[in-house]
Amino acid sequence: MPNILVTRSSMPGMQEYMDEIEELWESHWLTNMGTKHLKFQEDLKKYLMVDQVELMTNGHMALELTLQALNLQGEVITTPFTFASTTHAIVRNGLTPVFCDIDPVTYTMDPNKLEDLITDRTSAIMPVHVYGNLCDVDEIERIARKYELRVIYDAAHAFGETYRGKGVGSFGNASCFSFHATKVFNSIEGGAVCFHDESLGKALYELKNFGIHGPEEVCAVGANAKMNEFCAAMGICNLRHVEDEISRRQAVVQRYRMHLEGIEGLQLNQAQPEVKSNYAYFPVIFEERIFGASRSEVFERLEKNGIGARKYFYPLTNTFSCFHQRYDVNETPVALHVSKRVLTLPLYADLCLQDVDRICEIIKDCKR
Ligand code: T4K
Repeated sequence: MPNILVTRSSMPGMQEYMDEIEELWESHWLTNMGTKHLKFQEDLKKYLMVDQVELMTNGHMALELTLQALNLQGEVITTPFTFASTTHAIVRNGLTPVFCDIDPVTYTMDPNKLEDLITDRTSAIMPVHVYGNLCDVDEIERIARKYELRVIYDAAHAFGETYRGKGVGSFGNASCFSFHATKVFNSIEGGAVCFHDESLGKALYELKNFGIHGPEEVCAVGANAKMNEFCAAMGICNLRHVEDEISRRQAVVQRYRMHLEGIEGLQLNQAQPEVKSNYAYFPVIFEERIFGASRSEVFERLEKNGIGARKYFYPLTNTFSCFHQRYDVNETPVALHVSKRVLTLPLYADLCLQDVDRICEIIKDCKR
């Protein structure tokens, strides 16, 4: 039986992609904001229901350059329950991450714990819509307004979602998406920043192209984060199919729920009111005291059966050895609790429901 991994990249039909890239053999224009780049940007603006989009090479550069473009100083309040990228983007900008604990149900930043962390050095908040679970945007933005802080959402997991009918990328000063191969929507590698303010757009456009302002002027120490034409073409194709992909993901999630809902000791991800979900991940919390088996035992049993669940997000970023114990993990006890118990189960549009049945049988078999 073939292995089942935590996810599998969505791809358009090969001919569809070949048709999309054919003209590149005529133009020989392969990168530096070509026609595919422009079209993909416009397609995304409509699909994501946002004012402005700036494409990037990946989600990480979207985060890193947004922080740079906003010219932030001092401390940025964020969450440790995320991929390395979020914290790294802060640190690589010479900013200090301050870790806020998470909500035990949505796993996103707990706004009740946010205000206590604000100091006169705080310049921004960087929450994460982790697993596609929407942060409490209303409360976060109320607090940000009160203290005049910028809000940059890490929306790497939230592609295509809406809250009260508004595109998720329209919240805060900016939202950064990832279009990595492992995401609900991919452009092979890729990312984008969504925002309202045109001057932020100008800064991002220059920063992703070395800070070049004109033929004879370089006005900022930028990077190279330009999306190439082949990635943009993949994005254009995948965008045509993303709604269908999301509904097939929904069917997989429903099947998981049918099997796992109500089992004592398991906490499943909750649907959120007024949110149109993209079904990005299927995290399960294993409470060993009640379920009888630990997360690691389940992980190993699945692995023995050729099933690659993942411990997203363990370890917490505030425990990474590269930070030399600079941060106190005990300040984020809920995040610590969750990260020690969570497993994200395989989830992708092509995952067949019989495989979901088999995965759930293995999990149920672990119960003692
Ligand atoms: N913020 C957050 C909250 C994020 O989660 C991420 C990325 C970012 C920011 C940064 O965005 P990017 O700069 O990456 O655009 C993966 C991804 O590489 C990473 O994009 C993602 N988060 C993270 C959660 O997961 P790994 O190291 O776990 O990936 P890997 O190579 O083990 O792949 C996982 C599974 O995906 C494989 O078992 C099979 C499948 N796969 C993988 C690749 C590379 C495919 O089907 N096709 C592929 O091409 O990090």
